[in-house]
Amino acid sequence: MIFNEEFETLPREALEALQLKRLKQVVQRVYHTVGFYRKAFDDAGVRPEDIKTLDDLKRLPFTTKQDLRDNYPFGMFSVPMSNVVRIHASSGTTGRPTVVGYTKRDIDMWAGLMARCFAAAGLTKNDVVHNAYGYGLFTGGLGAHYGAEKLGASVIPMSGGNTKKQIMILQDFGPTAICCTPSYALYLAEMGEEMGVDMRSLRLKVGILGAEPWSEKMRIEIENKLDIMALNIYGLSEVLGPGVSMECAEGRNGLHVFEDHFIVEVINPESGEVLPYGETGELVFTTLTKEAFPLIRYRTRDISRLMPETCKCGRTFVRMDRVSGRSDDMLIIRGVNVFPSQIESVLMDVEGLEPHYQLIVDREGALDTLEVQVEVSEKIFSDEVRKLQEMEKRIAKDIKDYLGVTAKVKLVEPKTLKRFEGKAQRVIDKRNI
Ligand code: DLL
Repeated sequence: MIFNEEFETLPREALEALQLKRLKQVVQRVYHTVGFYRKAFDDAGVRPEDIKTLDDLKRLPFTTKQDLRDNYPFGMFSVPMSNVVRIHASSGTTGRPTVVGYTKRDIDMWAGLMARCFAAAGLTKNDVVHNAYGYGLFTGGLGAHYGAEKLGASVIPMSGGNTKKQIMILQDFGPTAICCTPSYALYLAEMGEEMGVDMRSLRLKVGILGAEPWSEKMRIEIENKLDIMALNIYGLSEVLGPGVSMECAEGRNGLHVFEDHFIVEVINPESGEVLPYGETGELVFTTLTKEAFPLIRYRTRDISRLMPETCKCGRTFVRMDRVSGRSDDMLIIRGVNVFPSQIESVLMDVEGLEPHYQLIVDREGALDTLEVQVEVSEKIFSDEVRKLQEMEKRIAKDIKDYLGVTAKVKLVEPKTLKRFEGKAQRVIDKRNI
Protein backbone atom coordinates (compact mmCIF):
# COMPACT_ATOMS: atom_id res chain seq x y z
CA MET A 1 0.00 0.00 0.00
CA ILE A 2 1.43 3.37 -0.96
CA PHE A 3 0.15 6.41 0.94
CA ASN A 4 1.57 9.04 -1.36
CA GLU A 5 1.84 7.41 -4.75
CA GLU A 6 2.94 10.55 -6.59
CA PHE A 7 6.02 11.20 -4.49
CA GLU A 8 6.91 7.70 -3.36
CA THR A 9 7.24 6.40 -6.90
CA LEU A 10 8.82 9.44 -8.59
CA PRO A 11 11.20 8.44 -11.37
CA ARG A 12 14.76 8.91 -10.16
CA GLU A 13 15.41 11.90 -12.39
CA ALA A 14 12.36 13.81 -11.20
CA LEU A 15 13.17 12.92 -7.61
CA GLU A 16 16.68 14.31 -7.95
CA ALA A 17 15.40 17.49 -9.56
CA LEU A 18 13.04 17.95 -6.61
CA GLN A 19 15.84 17.25 -4.15
CA LEU A 20 18.08 19.83 -5.78
CA LYS A 21 15.39 22.49 -5.76
CA ARG A 22 14.66 21.85 -2.10
CA LEU A 23 18.34 21.64 -1.19
CA LYS A 24 19.04 25.05 -2.66
CA GLN A 25 16.15 26.51 -0.69
CA VAL A 26 17.13 25.01 2.63
CA VAL A 27 20.78 25.98 2.25
CA GLN A 28 19.79 29.59 1.55
CA ARG A 29 17.45 29.59 4.49
CA VAL A 30 19.84 28.21 7.10
CA TYR A 31 22.61 30.52 5.91
CA HIS A 32 20.44 33.55 6.50
CA THR A 33 18.65 32.47 9.67
CA VAL A 34 20.99 30.30 11.77
CA GLY A 35 24.23 31.85 13.01
CA PHE A 36 25.86 28.44 13.34
CA TYR A 37 25.42 27.61 9.65
CA ARG A 38 26.51 31.04 8.42
CA LYS A 39 29.75 30.65 10.33
CA ALA A 40 30.25 27.01 9.36
CA PHE A 41 29.70 27.73 5.63
CA ASP A 42 31.91 30.83 5.78
CA ASP A 43 34.66 28.84 7.50
CA ALA A 44 34.40 26.18 4.79
CA GLY A 45 34.53 28.88 2.12
CA VAL A 46 31.24 27.89 0.53
CA ARG A 47 28.27 30.11 -0.20
CA PRO A 48 24.66 29.01 -0.77
CA GLU A 49 24.97 30.01 -4.47
CA ASP A 50 27.73 27.43 -4.87
CA ILE A 51 25.19 24.61 -4.58
CA LYS A 52 24.39 24.02 -8.24
CA THR A 53 24.10 20.23 -8.36
CA LEU A 54 23.36 17.50 -5.83
CA ASP A 55 27.01 16.62 -5.94
CA ASP A 56 27.84 20.04 -4.49
CA LEU A 57 26.31 18.87 -1.20
CA LYS A 58 29.75 17.38 -0.51
CA ARG A 59 31.15 20.89 -0.24
CA LEU A 60 29.05 21.69 2.80
CA PRO A 61 30.45 20.92 6.25
CA PHE A 62 29.00 18.20 8.50
CA THR A 63 26.86 18.98 11.51
CA THR A 64 27.49 16.94 14.64
CA LYS A 65 25.76 16.22 17.92
CA GLN A 66 28.37 18.45 19.57
CA ASP A 67 27.23 21.36 17.39
CA LEU A 68 23.69 20.85 18.66
CA ARG A 69 24.97 20.72 22.25
CA ASP A 70 26.92 23.93 21.74
CA ASN A 71 23.73 25.64 20.60
CA TYR A 72 21.55 24.22 23.38
CA PRO A 73 18.61 24.56 23.64
CA PHE A 74 17.17 26.55 20.73
CA GLY A 75 20.19 28.01 18.96
CA MET A 76 19.79 25.90 15.82
CA PHE A 77 16.17 26.86 15.24
CA SER A 78 15.56 28.62 11.96
CA VAL A 79 12.22 30.26 12.84
CA PRO A 80 11.14 32.48 15.75
CA MET A 81 9.75 30.60 18.76
CA SER A 82 6.32 31.99 17.99
CA ASN A 83 6.25 29.67 14.95
CA VAL A 84 7.34 26.61 16.92
CA VAL A 85 4.38 24.52 18.00
CA ARG A 86 6.15 21.47 19.46
CA ILE A 87 9.41 20.70 21.22
CA HIS A 88 10.93 17.23 21.69
CA ALA A 89 14.26 16.13 23.09
CA SER A 90 16.32 12.99 22.87
CA SER A 91 17.56 11.66 26.15
CA GLY A 92 21.05 10.50 25.26
CA THR A 93 23.12 8.72 27.84
CA THR A 94 25.28 11.61 28.92
CA GLY A 95 24.89 15.33 29.38
CA ARG A 96 22.15 17.56 28.17
CA PRO A 97 19.44 16.35 25.85
CA THR A 98 19.31 17.36 22.20
CA VAL A 99 16.39 19.71 21.68
CA VAL A 100 14.37 19.80 18.48
CA GLY A 101 11.46 21.97 17.37
CA TYR A 102 8.64 21.76 14.83
CA THR A 103 6.38 24.28 13.13
CA LYS A 104 2.78 23.47 12.29
CA ARG A 105 3.88 22.49 8.80
CA ASP A 106 6.67 20.30 10.17
CA ILE A 107 4.17 18.41 12.33
CA ASP A 108 1.94 17.92 9.34
CA MET A 109 4.81 16.73 7.15
CA TRP A 110 5.94 14.32 9.90
CA ALA A 111 2.42 12.93 10.30
CA GLY A 112 2.36 12.41 6.53
CA LEU A 113 5.64 10.48 6.60
CA MET A 114 4.47 8.34 9.50
CA ALA A 115 1.23 7.67 7.61
CA ARG A 116 3.43 6.47 4.73
CA CYS A 117 5.15 4.11 7.17
CA PHE A 118 1.88 2.62 8.37
CA ALA A 119 0.64 2.24 4.82
CA ALA A 120 3.93 0.53 3.90
CA ALA A 121 3.13 -1.95 6.68
CA GLY A 122 -0.21 -2.63 4.96
CA LEU A 123 -2.38 -0.65 7.36
CA THR A 124 -5.47 1.36 6.43
CA LYS A 125 -8.10 3.39 8.22
CA ASN A 126 -9.72 0.13 9.23
CA ASP A 127 -6.82 -0.77 11.52
CA VAL A 128 -6.47 -0.25 15.24
CA VAL A 129 -2.97 0.78 16.33
CA HIS A 130 -1.68 0.02 19.83
CA ASN A 131 1.01 2.65 20.30
CA ALA A 132 3.41 1.62 23.06
CA TYR A 133 6.17 4.06 22.14
CA GLY A 134 6.68 6.47 25.04
CA TYR A 135 4.70 9.72 24.91
CA GLY A 136 6.62 12.73 26.12
CA LEU A 137 9.88 14.31 25.11
CA PHE A 138 10.71 11.11 23.19
CA THR A 139 9.52 11.45 19.59
CA GLY A 140 8.23 7.87 19.28
CA GLY A 141 4.85 8.24 20.99
CA LEU A 142 3.49 11.43 19.48
CA GLY A 143 5.21 10.80 16.15
CA ALA A 144 3.46 7.48 15.64
CA HIS A 145 0.24 8.85 17.09
CA TYR A 146 -0.15 11.68 14.60
CA GLY A 147 0.77 9.39 11.71
CA ALA A 148 -1.81 6.78 12.61
CA GLU A 149 -4.45 9.47 12.92
CA LYS A 150 -3.42 10.94 9.59
CA LEU A 151 -3.95 7.54 8.00
CA GLY A 152 -7.35 7.45 9.65
CA ALA A 153 -6.63 4.41 11.80
CA SER A 154 -7.84 4.22 15.40
CA VAL A 155 -4.99 4.88 17.84
CA ILE A 156 -4.71 3.52 21.34
CA PRO A 157 -2.25 5.93 23.01
CA MET A 158 -0.80 3.39 25.47
CA SER A 159 2.70 4.84 25.85
CA GLY A 160 5.34 2.64 27.52
CA GLY A 161 5.20 0.73 30.78
CA ASN A 162 2.41 -0.88 32.77
CA THR A 163 2.97 -4.10 30.89
CA LYS A 164 0.16 -6.14 32.46
CA LYS A 165 -2.35 -3.49 31.51
CA GLN A 166 -0.95 -3.45 27.97
CA ILE A 167 -1.68 -7.17 27.73
CA MET A 168 -5.23 -6.62 28.90
CA ILE A 169 -5.77 -3.88 26.30
CA LEU A 170 -4.25 -6.09 23.61
CA GLN A 171 -6.80 -8.76 24.47
CA ASP A 172 -9.81 -6.54 24.99
CA PHE A 173 -9.44 -3.84 22.33
CA GLY A 174 -8.09 -6.20 19.70
CA PRO A 175 -5.61 -3.86 18.01
CA THR A 176 -4.33 -5.09 14.65
CA ALA A 177 -0.96 -3.32 14.83
CA ILE A 178 1.54 -2.56 17.57
CA CYS A 179 4.22 0.13 17.75
CA CYS A 180 7.04 -0.38 20.24
CA THR A 181 10.72 -1.19 20.49
CA PRO A 182 11.64 -4.74 19.43
CA SER A 183 12.89 -5.51 22.92
CA TYR A 184 9.56 -4.43 24.38
CA ALA A 185 7.70 -6.61 21.88
CA LEU A 186 9.61 -9.58 23.29
CA TYR A 187 8.92 -8.50 26.83
CA LEU A 188 5.20 -8.24 26.08
CA ALA A 189 5.26 -11.73 24.60
CA GLU A 190 6.98 -13.05 27.70
CA MET A 191 4.69 -11.28 30.13
CA GLY A 192 1.64 -12.49 28.22
CA GLU A 193 2.89 -16.03 28.45
CA GLU A 194 3.40 -15.63 32.18
CA MET A 195 -0.16 -14.38 32.54
CA GLY A 196 -1.40 -17.42 30.67
CA VAL A 197 -2.45 -15.43 27.59
CA ASP A 198 -2.07 -17.03 24.18
CA MET A 199 -0.22 -14.14 22.54
CA ARG A 200 -0.41 -15.77 19.13
CA SER A 201 -4.17 -15.70 19.10
CA LEU A 202 -4.50 -11.92 19.55
CA ARG A 203 -5.79 -9.91 16.57
CA LEU A 204 -2.36 -8.33 16.09
CA LYS A 205 -1.04 -8.80 12.57
CA VAL A 206 1.86 -6.38 12.28
CA GLY A 207 4.49 -4.70 14.45
CA ILE A 208 6.11 -1.37 13.53
CA LEU A 209 9.26 -1.76 15.55
CA GLY A 210 12.30 0.44 15.92
CA ALA A 211 14.19 3.00 17.98
CA GLU A 212 17.01 0.52 18.68
CA PRO A 213 19.15 -1.92 16.70
CA TRP A 214 17.79 -5.44 16.29
CA SER A 215 18.66 -8.48 14.20
CA GLU A 216 16.97 -10.77 11.68
CA LYS A 217 17.01 -13.46 14.33
CA MET A 218 15.14 -11.23 16.71
CA ARG A 219 12.62 -10.55 13.98
CA ILE A 220 11.92 -14.27 13.63
CA GLU A 221 11.65 -14.64 17.40
CA ILE A 222 9.12 -11.78 17.65
CA GLU A 223 7.14 -12.99 14.66
CA ASN A 224 6.88 -16.48 16.15
CA LYS A 225 5.98 -15.40 19.63
CA LEU A 226 3.30 -12.90 18.59
CA ASP A 227 2.30 -14.37 15.23
CA ILE A 228 2.76 -11.02 13.49
CA MET A 229 4.81 -9.58 10.67
CA ALA A 230 7.56 -7.49 12.30
CA LEU A 231 8.72 -4.48 10.28
CA ASN A 232 11.58 -2.12 10.95
CA ILE A 233 11.10 1.63 11.31
CA TYR A 234 14.00 4.06 11.70
CA GLY A 235 14.40 7.65 12.66
CA LEU A 236 16.12 10.02 15.03
CA SER A 237 14.89 13.09 16.85
CA GLU A 238 17.39 15.42 15.25
CA VAL A 239 16.33 14.53 11.70
CA LEU A 240 12.59 14.12 12.41
CA GLY A 241 11.74 11.39 14.91
CA PRO A 242 10.37 8.06 13.67
CA GLY A 243 9.53 8.04 9.96
CA VAL A 244 12.85 8.82 8.30
CA SER A 245 12.79 5.37 6.73
CA MET A 246 10.60 2.29 6.83
CA GLU A 247 10.56 -1.26 5.59
CA CYS A 248 7.73 -2.18 3.26
CA ALA A 249 5.65 -5.32 3.74
CA GLU A 250 6.44 -6.44 0.19
CA GLY A 251 10.22 -6.18 0.33
CA ARG A 252 11.06 -6.65 4.01
CA ASN A 253 14.66 -6.12 3.17
CA GLY A 254 16.00 -2.69 3.99
CA LEU A 255 14.18 0.51 4.84
CA HIS A 256 13.04 3.02 2.20
CA VAL A 257 14.42 6.47 2.99
CA PHE A 258 11.85 9.17 2.24
CA GLU A 259 14.15 10.90 -0.18
CA ASP A 260 11.76 13.64 -1.18
CA HIS A 261 12.29 14.99 2.36
CA PHE A 262 15.83 13.83 3.17
CA ILE A 263 19.09 13.33 1.36
CA VAL A 264 20.97 10.37 2.73
CA GLU A 265 24.71 9.79 2.41
CA VAL A 266 27.00 7.10 3.81
CA ILE A 267 30.46 8.22 4.81
CA ASN A 268 33.64 6.71 6.11
CA PRO A 269 33.40 7.74 9.77
CA GLU A 270 37.14 8.32 10.04
CA SER A 271 37.87 10.27 6.86
CA GLY A 272 34.45 11.78 6.15
CA GLU A 273 34.71 10.58 2.56
CA VAL A 274 31.36 9.85 0.87
CA LEU A 275 31.07 6.13 0.09
CA PRO A 276 29.39 4.59 -2.95
CA TYR A 277 26.12 2.64 -2.71
CA GLY A 278 26.59 -0.72 -1.06
CA GLU A 279 29.49 0.21 1.18
CA THR A 280 29.05 0.23 4.92
CA GLY A 281 29.64 3.41 6.89
CA GLU A 282 27.96 6.17 8.88
CA LEU A 283 24.59 7.54 7.80
CA VAL A 284 24.45 11.29 7.18
CA PHE A 285 21.15 13.10 6.60
CA THR A 286 20.19 16.49 5.21
CA THR A 287 16.61 17.59 5.78
CA LEU A 288 14.99 19.20 2.74
CA THR A 289 11.65 20.42 4.00
CA LYS A 290 11.84 20.95 7.74
CA GLU A 291 11.18 24.56 8.77
CA ALA A 292 11.94 24.93 12.48
CA PHE A 293 15.01 22.74 12.71
CA PRO A 294 16.63 22.08 9.35
CA LEU A 295 19.81 20.03 9.45
CA ILE A 296 22.61 20.00 6.94
CA ARG A 297 24.70 16.84 6.64
CA TYR A 298 23.99 15.56 10.12
CA ARG A 299 26.28 12.76 11.24
CA THR A 300 24.09 10.15 12.91
CA ARG A 301 26.80 7.74 14.13
CA ASP A 302 24.48 4.98 12.89
CA ILE A 303 26.16 2.32 10.78
CA SER A 304 24.42 1.04 7.65
CA ARG A 305 24.71 0.89 3.88
CA LEU A 306 22.49 1.95 0.98
CA MET A 307 20.82 -0.51 -1.37
CA PRO A 308 19.82 1.07 -4.67
CA GLU A 309 18.24 -2.03 -6.27
CA THR A 310 14.60 -1.53 -7.19
CA CYS A 311 12.04 -2.93 -4.77
CA LYS A 312 8.98 -4.91 -5.70
CA CYS A 313 6.72 -2.48 -3.82
CA GLY A 314 7.21 0.14 -6.57
CA ARG A 315 8.80 2.80 -4.37
CA THR A 316 11.76 4.44 -6.04
CA PHE A 317 13.38 5.52 -2.78
CA VAL A 318 16.74 4.00 -1.97
CA ARG A 319 16.75 1.54 0.91
CA MET A 320 19.11 1.50 3.87
CA ASP A 321 20.11 -1.77 5.45
CA ARG A 322 19.10 -2.35 9.05
CA VAL A 323 21.34 -0.29 11.33
CA SER A 324 23.95 -2.66 12.70
CA GLY A 325 25.05 -0.40 15.51
CA ARG A 326 26.34 3.04 16.32
CA SER A 327 29.91 4.03 15.80
CA ASP A 328 29.90 5.35 19.36
CA ASP A 329 28.42 2.07 20.72
CA MET A 330 31.24 0.19 19.19
CA LEU A 331 33.16 -1.63 21.86
CA ILE A 332 36.88 -1.89 21.56
CA ILE A 333 37.89 -4.97 23.48
CA ARG A 334 41.64 -5.39 23.56
CA GLY A 335 41.85 -3.58 20.28
CA VAL A 336 39.12 -5.56 18.52
CA ASN A 337 36.10 -3.61 17.33
CA VAL A 338 32.78 -5.25 18.12
CA PHE A 339 29.21 -4.10 17.95
CA PRO A 340 26.72 -5.46 20.48
CA SER A 341 24.54 -6.46 17.52
CA GLN A 342 27.26 -8.80 16.26
CA ILE A 343 27.34 -10.58 19.58
CA GLU A 344 23.57 -10.73 19.47
CA SER A 345 23.63 -12.50 16.15
CA VAL A 346 26.08 -15.10 17.42
CA LEU A 347 23.87 -15.70 20.46
CA MET A 348 20.74 -15.97 18.39
CA ASP A 349 22.25 -18.85 16.45
CA VAL A 350 22.56 -20.96 19.57
CA GLU A 351 19.66 -23.25 20.36
CA GLY A 352 18.20 -22.84 23.84
CA LEU A 353 19.21 -19.23 24.44
CA GLU A 354 16.60 -16.59 25.13
CA PRO A 355 16.81 -13.21 23.33
CA HIS A 356 17.78 -11.42 26.54
CA TYR A 357 21.40 -10.60 27.07
CA GLN A 358 23.69 -8.06 28.63
CA LEU A 359 27.30 -7.20 27.93
CA ILE A 360 29.54 -6.16 30.78
CA VAL A 361 32.80 -4.51 29.86
CA ASP A 362 35.42 -4.02 32.53
CA ARG A 363 39.14 -3.71 32.92
CA GLU A 364 41.47 -5.99 34.83
CA GLY A 365 44.79 -4.26 35.15
CA ALA A 366 45.44 -2.94 31.67
CA LEU A 367 43.26 -5.51 29.94
CA ASP A 368 39.66 -5.09 28.85
CA THR A 369 37.30 -7.88 29.75
CA LEU A 370 33.97 -8.73 28.23
CA GLU A 371 31.36 -10.78 29.98
CA VAL A 372 28.31 -11.88 28.06
CA GLN A 373 25.36 -12.74 30.26
CA VAL A 374 22.54 -14.47 28.48
CA GLU A 375 19.40 -16.17 29.62
CA VAL A 376 18.79 -19.82 28.81
CA SER A 377 15.51 -21.65 28.62
CA GLU A 378 14.13 -23.23 31.79
CA LYS A 379 14.85 -26.68 30.44
CA ILE A 380 18.52 -26.00 29.87
CA PHE A 381 18.98 -24.15 33.12
CA SER A 382 17.81 -27.18 35.07
CA ASP A 383 20.41 -29.35 33.34
CA GLU A 384 23.59 -30.44 35.04
CA VAL A 385 26.16 -27.76 35.83
CA ARG A 386 28.65 -29.52 33.62
CA LYS A 387 26.39 -29.20 30.60
CA LEU A 388 25.88 -25.51 31.24
CA GLN A 389 29.62 -25.01 31.47
CA GLU A 390 30.15 -26.84 28.21
CA MET A 391 27.58 -24.64 26.55
CA GLU A 392 29.24 -21.50 27.92
CA LYS A 393 32.55 -22.64 26.51
CA ARG A 394 31.03 -23.40 23.14
CA ILE A 395 29.41 -19.97 22.87
CA ALA A 396 32.65 -18.25 23.94
CA LYS A 397 34.38 -20.16 21.17
CA ASP A 398 31.77 -19.05 18.63
CA ILE A 399 32.24 -15.43 19.68
CA LYS A 400 36.01 -15.82 19.37
CA ASP A 401 35.71 -17.52 15.97
CA TYR A 402 33.27 -15.05 14.44
CA LEU A 403 34.33 -11.79 16.04
CA GLY A 404 37.89 -12.37 17.17
CA VAL A 405 37.21 -11.26 20.70
CA THR A 406 37.63 -13.19 23.91
CA ALA A 407 34.54 -13.19 26.08
CA LYS A 408 33.49 -14.89 29.25
CA VAL A 409 30.01 -16.29 28.78
CA LYS A 410 27.67 -16.68 31.70
CA LEU A 411 24.36 -18.45 31.24
CA VAL A 412 21.78 -17.13 33.65
CA GLU A 413 18.37 -18.24 34.81
CA PRO A 414 15.39 -17.25 32.66
CA LYS A 415 13.83 -13.86 33.48
CA THR A 416 16.69 -12.63 35.63
CA LEU A 417 18.16 -9.95 33.36
CA LYS A 418 16.65 -6.50 33.27
CA ARG A 419 13.73 -5.87 30.89
CA PHE A 420 13.19 -2.58 29.07
CA GLU A 421 10.02 -0.67 28.28
CA GLY A 422 11.72 1.58 25.77
CA LYS A 423 15.17 1.27 24.28
CA ALA A 424 17.16 -1.65 25.64
CA GLN A 425 20.53 -0.90 27.20
CA ARG A 426 22.62 -3.93 26.46
CA VAL A 427 26.04 -2.69 27.49
CA ILE A 428 27.31 -1.90 30.95
CA ASP A 429 30.72 -0.35 30.57
CA LYS A 430 32.41 -0.30 33.93
CA ARG A 431 35.65 1.04 32.50
CA ASN A 432 34.50 4.65 32.72
CA ILE A 433 33.56 4.50 36.36
O1 DLL B 1 14.42 6.56 18.46
C1 DLL B 1 13.01 7.77 16.94
C2 DLL B 1 12.22 6.55 16.72
C3 DLL B 1 11.10 6.30 17.49
C4 DLL B 1 12.54 5.67 15.71
C5 DLL B 1 10.33 5.19 17.27
C6 DLL B 1 11.78 4.54 15.46
C7 DLL B 1 10.67 4.31 16.25
P1 DLL B 1 16.02 9.00 19.17
O2 DLL B 1 15.53 8.73 20.55
O3 DLL B 1 16.56 10.34 18.87
O4 DLL B 1 14.85 8.79 18.14
O5 DLL B 1 17.09 7.89 18.85
C8 DLL B 1 17.64 7.80 17.56
O6 DLL B 1 17.95 5.40 17.77
O7 DLL B 1 20.21 7.36 15.85
C9 DLL B 1 19.57 5.01 16.13
O8 DLL B 1 20.80 4.86 16.79
C10 DLL B 1 18.48 4.37 16.96
N1 DLL B 1 17.44 3.81 16.11
C11 DLL B 1 16.24 4.34 15.80
N2 DLL B 1 15.55 3.49 15.00
C12 DLL B 1 16.35 2.41 14.80
C13 DLL B 1 16.22 1.19 14.06
C14 DLL B 1 14.14 7.62 17.94
N3 DLL B 1 15.11 0.87 13.39
C15 DLL B 1 18.60 6.64 17.50
N4 DLL B 1 17.27 0.35 14.05
C16 DLL B 1 19.16 6.47 16.10
C17 DLL B 1 18.39 0.65 14.73
C18 DLL B 1 17.54 2.64 15.49
N5 DLL B 1 18.56 1.75 15.45
